[in-house]
Formats: sequence, C-alpha cells, structure tokens
Amino acid sequence: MLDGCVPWPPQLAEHYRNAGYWRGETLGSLLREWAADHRDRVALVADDGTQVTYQELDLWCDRLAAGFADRGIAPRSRILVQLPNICEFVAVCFALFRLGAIPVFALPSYRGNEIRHLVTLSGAEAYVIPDEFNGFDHRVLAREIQAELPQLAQVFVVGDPGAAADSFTALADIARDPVDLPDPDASDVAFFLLSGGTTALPKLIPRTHDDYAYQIRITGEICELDQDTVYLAVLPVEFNFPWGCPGIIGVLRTGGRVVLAGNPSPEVCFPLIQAHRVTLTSVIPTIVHLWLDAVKRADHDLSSLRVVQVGSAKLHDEVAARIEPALGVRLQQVFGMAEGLLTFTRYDDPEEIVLTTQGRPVSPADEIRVVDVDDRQVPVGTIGELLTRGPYTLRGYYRAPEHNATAFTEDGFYRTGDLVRLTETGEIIVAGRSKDVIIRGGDKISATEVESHLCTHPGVQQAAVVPMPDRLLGEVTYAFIIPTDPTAAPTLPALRRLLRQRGLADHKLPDRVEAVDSFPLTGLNKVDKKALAARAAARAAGAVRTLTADVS
Ligand code: OOB
Repeated sequence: MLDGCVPWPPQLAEHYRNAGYWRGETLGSLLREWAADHRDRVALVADDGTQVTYQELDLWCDRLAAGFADRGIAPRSRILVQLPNICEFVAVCFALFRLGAIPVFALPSYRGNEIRHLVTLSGAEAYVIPDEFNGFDHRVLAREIQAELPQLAQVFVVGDPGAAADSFTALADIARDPVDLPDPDASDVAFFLLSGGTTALPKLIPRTHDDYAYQIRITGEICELDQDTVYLAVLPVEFNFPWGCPGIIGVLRTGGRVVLAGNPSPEVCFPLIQAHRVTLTSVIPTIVHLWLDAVKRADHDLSSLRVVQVGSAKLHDEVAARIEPALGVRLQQVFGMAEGLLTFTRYDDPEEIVLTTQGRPVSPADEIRVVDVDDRQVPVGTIGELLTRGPYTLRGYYRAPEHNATAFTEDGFYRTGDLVRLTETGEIIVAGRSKDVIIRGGDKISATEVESHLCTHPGVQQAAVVPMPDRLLGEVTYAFIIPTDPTAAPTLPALRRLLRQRGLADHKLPDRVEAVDSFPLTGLNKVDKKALAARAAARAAGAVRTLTADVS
C-alpha cells in the first residue's frame, strides 16, 4: 500500500477476501467489464444534454489514461481533481484508476486555503480544473497555487486553458491512442476522499479499489439497482454519497444511467427528472426542504422517481414524514461518512423505522460499538459515541500518525465523533455530536479552522464558533468573539471579507457574529461550547434569520 497509509491487519484482510467482500478487482477493470456488458446503452448524461455510452466512456478513459501517461503521470502519482458535476469527472477518475494514479477529490467550492493544503499534504503533481465555474475562474487560482508550490507541475483544464503558462493544457488535447497499462493492485489506494473536518484542515481518506468496489456492490444490492435505474447526481460528485453509495459508480455497475445535475435547485432538477425519467437520487435535508416547497408550485412530472436517499445531516422526523406523500417516492435514510461506515433504512422496513431512524449498517461485516467517555459499551437505547470498523472503513488517515493515534481505538475502531443510540432491532438514531464540527446544509465545517482564521483579525482576541439551528440549512455558523477593543468590535461583513481574502471556501464564512466580554468555561477551564451553542440557539429562536446573501 502507498507509503503514509495504514493497511488493514493481514488477518482481517484475509478474512475480508475469504468471505468474498474483497474480490481483487480494480475500479478501472470493472468499468471495462461493465462497458462490455452494456455497450451502446447511455452511461452518462450531462445537464447540457451531452450523452456518453458505456463503450464511449470506456474508450474515453483509455485515451485519457494514455494521455496522462504520455505527460508523465505515473502509477501512484497524486492528482488533485476539482470539477463540477460533468462527464469529464467520471472519465478523468476512471482514466487515473486505470493508470494506477490517485485522484484527490477537491470540492468545487474550495479556494486557495484548502487547495494549497491538499496539494501539500497529498504531494499532488497535477491539478484538473474547469476553466470557470459558478462565476469563479479556476485558472487564476491554479496559477497562484503553482507559483507557490512548484511541485504542481501540470494543470489540465476542462474547457479553455487560456493564455496561461505552458504547464496548462486543455484536457481534450491530451487524449491518445490507448496503450497497454498494467492493472494496479486492488488493495492499493484508488482515490482520496476528504474528511468532514474535525481538524483545522481536511484530512485525506485513502479508499482502496477493493473496499470501494465492495461498497458500491453491497449498496447497489440494497438499492436493487438494475439496467433501468436512472440516477440523478445532485450533490457535488466529489462527495462519497453521490459517488458511491451506491451513486454514480454503483449505477454504472448495473448498466443504469447517470444524469449529472449542475446544481440542486428544483428549477434544474425537476426538468431533468421529468426528461430522463429519473428513478433514484440522493440529497441532503436542505435540498429536501427546497424540493418540498417547490413541488407544490411545480407542474413537472416526477412520477418516475421511486426512491430518494436523504443523508449527511439529521433529517427531522416531521420532515421525513412529508417526503413520501409530497414527492410520491420511497424515503431511504442514509447515515454515512467519507471514512467508510454506511447505514441505510431498507425499502421493506416498517414506516416507523424509515421515518425515525438512520438505518442499519449495509454490511454484515460492519462492526459497531456505542460507548461512553471511557470507551465502555452502553446498553441499547442509551446515547454514546459511535465507533466502527469494517471492510470499507479506513484504518488511518493519510500521513497523519499523530491524529490517527487518537482517532482510532487500539483495536482499529474509528471514533466517528457522532453521538447515537441503537434501537432493539439494530438501527442507529443520531442524537448529536461530540466533535467540534458545524454541519451547514451537508457541508462539514471545522470550528477550529474558522476560529483560527477569525483570530488573525487584529480586532479579535479570541473566537469560539458553534452551530446555530436554522430551518433551511439545519445549522449555520455562529461566531462568538472577544474583541480587543470592546468599543470597536469588528463587524460580520469585515470578518467575512477577511476570511474570504485568506482563501477560505464561502460556505465556511460565519453567518452570525456576536461580541462578548468573556467565554463561559467548563470545570476544566476550557471554553464551554455547549453553553455557547445553547446561547446561539436561544438567539435563533428569537432572532430574524441572517442569510449569507444578506451579508456577503
Ligand atoms: C457524509 O459524509 P461526510 O464525511 O461529509 O460527513 C460525515 C458526518 C457523520 O460523521 C455525521 O456527523 C454526519 O456527517 N452525518 C449525519 C447523517 N449522515 C452523515 N448526521 C445525521 N444524520 C445523517 N443521516 O455526510 C455522507 C457520506 C456518505 C453517505 C451519506 C453521507
């Protein structure tokens, strides 16, 4: 396995192989099999109408793999991939899988702060970007990063590379006649996903061919995917949920069709559902709210839609109950993480389970424990922290030995930082979080990261960032600051401007700020975030909502 990764212990790996979970198949070779089975069927549809058949996708990946190889991209090279929901994302990833090079997934909203960190941490030598997306010129960012980090030798641009340096190449120009490439080892890393940020900056999660091939197979079986499945990829494709739960890859495995949505709004998604007879999609609760509101007004035919998976943030019972009647679909609750473990409600579960729980683990080999602060297992029904290990759950973050020492138990269970309770029948119910993270929509924001940037303002002495409840987004970011000068506390727009200048992605900017004289402290003299969160919640209950748009 790649240096800097933590492998599964040999005995457990052997068990996962013998039990048939890991089959020694690489994702690149699997696509070749799927293409042979489904040849002229449409595999991908972009929201501009572009269609790609299985055979075309297969050949496209071979030609791109040859092109990358020709440009010096070697097995195990890391390549940062930051693309919107377009066909090129799938083609680039599978081309790199075939080459044994390793894509590092970066969300399109990431800016200099995150990209710089990811390039450094992953040792990336190339970067794949769109020319522009959502009004942002990614070439400008790429040039800045390249100037600072010369290791980033090449930039591949989907669209117009512009009049930039020689190192910028149009992706379309690199394709070459296919060449024979040795298949990588299935136990090696296929790609890196990003962690949902408990530390200041994202950590890298190695996902192997074996573990991901298993994940898409088991989730595809639970979701009963087949050739007739039409999946709408609404969430950013770099996210584990739409990529492989069972998502895009899971649907390609059964010969179904993937429709890529440029954004999650009903205005974009409803016409796509109608036009392509979409049967399955996966969304976050915030999108559910938008769709439930819009469906009352819209006159699109959504009757093809059979299942909507909802996950990534807590879906409240009342909202869950509205989904099936309003959209005429089956709801499937999904709890998951880029690190691995997935729990799903099942199609034949009783209503009560579907509406009030986050489901059961997808694999019989998933091991879960719910423990108290001393790591002792708590009785069923009692809230504790969820720990897990299994055939598709990481054993360590990439190049992070110190963090790994506390993020895992000695016997390799991952500490999720989620507080849950188990039902008698084995479902989990998410009850809260012990990690210092804000879940804004589906985005995970590290409180520590935002705090450290806020403290760079000369007017801020200390900062403590907590979640504030929000009807639409679930939670928004509430920043308490102790100003250097109590009579001249920096304003919210000033702080947001500063953080943006520092290269922070937009979704991480605080939504509200409040200046205080001091922070409440716990018995151990730490900032009492629970007390601050309660104060923020009280403000939310009484306050007018401040939308990002109002303050940008
Ligand atoms: C998904 O993955 P990440 O890595 O962005 O975030 C993981 C965290 C979990 O640890 C938990 O705190 C939260 O997101 N979460 C949920 C949830 N699903 C995830 N909290 C409450 N209810 C849920 N249903 O978010 C993710 C990855 C794959 C599939 C689905 C979600």
